[in-house]
Amino acid sequence: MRVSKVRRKTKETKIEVELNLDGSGKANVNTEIKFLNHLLASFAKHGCFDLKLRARGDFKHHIAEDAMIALGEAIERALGKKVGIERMGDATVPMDDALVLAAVDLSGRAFPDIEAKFAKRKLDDLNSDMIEHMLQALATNGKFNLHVKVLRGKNDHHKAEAIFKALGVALARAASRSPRRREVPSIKGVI
Ligand SMILES: [Mn+2]
Repeated sequence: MRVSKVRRKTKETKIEVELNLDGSGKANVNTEIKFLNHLLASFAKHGCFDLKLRARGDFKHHIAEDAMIALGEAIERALGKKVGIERMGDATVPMDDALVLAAVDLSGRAFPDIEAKFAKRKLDDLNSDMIEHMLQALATNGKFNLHVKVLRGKNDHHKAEAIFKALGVALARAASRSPRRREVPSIKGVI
């Protein structure tokens, strides 16, 4: 089992993450932001990860940002040396009116490219401009390429939820192990 634990404590926030990449989709996500709990539970369910995440802090902006920093670190640690993984993974996920593409390369290089616009300023109790910021923090701290593109959609809740479903599926595909790959999937020999 590829597991990790990350604790992050600053003057602004306190975050605890436990991640199992080879889990069964069990999520226990407890932040002070209900919509963030919903998004991360969806991510874990559709990526088939076990995720325990607790986050407390001063402002919602800091809580959401630091939760994603810690989750990115947890992904990077749980992947270990990346022997035998597929490395690349993508998913195009519909949710009613919304259609979202997510593509991941677990390359060891941080490169987020996020295209997600929302009609409203708020996604329930989370500011909609946080979605792009959170995904940037995740890919940067997880050291992977992450392209996210909202292709279609009218409903902001659906668009945001489809982003996190697509992220879970794409990441699970990239992290999955192939019986035919016995080495690190790079002609350099390291990632
Ligand atoms: Mn929902």
